[in-house]
Amino acid sequence: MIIPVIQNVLKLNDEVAAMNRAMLRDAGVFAIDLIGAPGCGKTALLEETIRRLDGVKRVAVICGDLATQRDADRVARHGNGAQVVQINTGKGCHLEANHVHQALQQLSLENVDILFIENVGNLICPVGFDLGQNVKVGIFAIAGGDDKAAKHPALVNEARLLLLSQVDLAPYVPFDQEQFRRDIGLINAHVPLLPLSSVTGEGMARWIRWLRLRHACQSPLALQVR
Ligand SMILES: Nc1nc2c(ncn2[C@@H]2O[C@H](COP(=O)(O)OP(=O)(O)OP(=O)(O)O)[C@@H](O)[C@H]2O)c(=O)[nH]1
Ligand SMILES: [Mg+2]
Ligand SMILES: [Zn+2]
Repeated sequence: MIIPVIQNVLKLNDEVAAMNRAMLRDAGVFAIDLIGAPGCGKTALLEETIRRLDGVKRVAVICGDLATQRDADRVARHGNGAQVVQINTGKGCHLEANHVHQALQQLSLENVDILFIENVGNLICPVGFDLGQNVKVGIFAIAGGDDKAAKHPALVNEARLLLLSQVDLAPYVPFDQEQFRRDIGLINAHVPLLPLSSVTGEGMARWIRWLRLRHACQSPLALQVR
């Protein structure tokens, strides 16, 4: 008897992700899959980022949550012409490429420079799902504890940038930043770590510079010049 073996259960996801990637590339959009635990400050970071990119880059945000459109409402409050879509996954603990594909139909991509995809708060399975993004960015929080990078090596390995949010809380919460950096260095010596605070604005200028640089490298104009 020949038993069928499904080699790649993620194959369908990867095919849709490839379609997303082509759509984003054709429109010159730089897309970030933002991954972090519940409450680590993903939406707060996006709110502050949109405020700072006003008049500099055209932004769209896809928010993923099991329920509610509260994050999309928070992002939309900032106006600034940012396009926002909320995805509710029901019981799903991560975004998949088809979620993003549906959301992309709601956006006018020709008017977007940078797309932020706020994944469902979860440090584990979002890492394994390609959404068609250019990069995955991991975000850890001071209040989450200094062992979280060591406990989530897959994210540290996949991410092209790691953020440490809520650094304004450092005086109040025990968090060994040296140990945290050492743990990251042992897992992925190449990934930069950027501490920042959405409340005080510390580190935000560097984050905005990184975004502008990455979008500039990505734009069709830059690709033609190369
Ligand atoms: N002090 C301080 N508080 C922050 C910072 N960033 C976020 N917060 C607070 O942390 C809490 C969670 O922030 P959110 O932005 O909702 O976190 P999130 O990662 O989007 O959460 P989920 O979408 O539910 O996974 C809120 O009360 C924020 O006001 C920061 O940089 N400093
Ligand atoms: Mg959020
Ligand atoms: Zn999941």
